[in-house]
Amino acid sequence: MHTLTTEQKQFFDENGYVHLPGFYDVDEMAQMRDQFHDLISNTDGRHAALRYSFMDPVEGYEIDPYNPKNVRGIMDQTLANDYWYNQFVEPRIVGAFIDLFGPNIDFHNGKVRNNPPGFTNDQSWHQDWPYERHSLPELAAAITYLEENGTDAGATSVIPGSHLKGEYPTVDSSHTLREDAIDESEAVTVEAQCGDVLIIHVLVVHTAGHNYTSTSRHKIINEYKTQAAVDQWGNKCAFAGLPLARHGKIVTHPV
Ligand SMILES: O=C(O)CCC(=O)C(=O)O
Repeated sequence: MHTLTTEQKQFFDENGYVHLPGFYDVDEMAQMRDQFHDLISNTDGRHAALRYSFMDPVEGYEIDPYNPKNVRGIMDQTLANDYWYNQFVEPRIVGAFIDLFGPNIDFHNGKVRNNPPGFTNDQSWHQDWPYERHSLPELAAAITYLEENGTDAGATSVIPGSHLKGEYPTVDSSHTLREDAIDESEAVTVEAQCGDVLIIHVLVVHTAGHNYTSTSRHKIINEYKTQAAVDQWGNKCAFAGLPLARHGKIVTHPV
């Protein structure tokens, strides 16, 4: 094993997710939070491919000065600078994907998902699979949490074992899962701390939470796949398909 224990690998295989507490240490998170603050505060003059989205302020909630523009999301933060390049080629993360999916790993895409104060999640329960079909469901997302998350404080929830049940029925042609297909009593809310990573399988049913606190929550979501999983949706995201590991060896290193 490169990064994970055999218990963590077994947990992922059975449940479709694995929570890795304290994946990044205090110093790494201080640096990541500084870099992230710059990324969401200084939004002008960036590489034009970075797609920012902003949330309107919500009545009854102040803007958190850490996220002064209420940035809701960014696509392709991986292009922002060397720090954010290094953040997705991080060898410990790639090692975790080798442990979970085997020796040949590619990058898929990177994004930021923020939950500013007053954020309500309207995406509901879903699988990532319909958004990112491949020849094989050998993909997963690594979510890095920049703050403590909890119920109604941005926490991600998952339905353990749902990745083993194939594609769930959706409402009409949307990606929203039919309510009668979900048993919410089985849901687990992942109470992550700053520096934790959650890896979720592309077929695991999950949802983001709301944020009814006065401080913003911030997550970096990088996705990885096997070399054998061939894109079927036309992935044009930055670094899509970049080889990160071959034959169990990491091939793309931080700059
Ligand atoms: O923000 C989260 O906690 C989960 C994000 C999510 O569900 C997604 O990007 O598909």
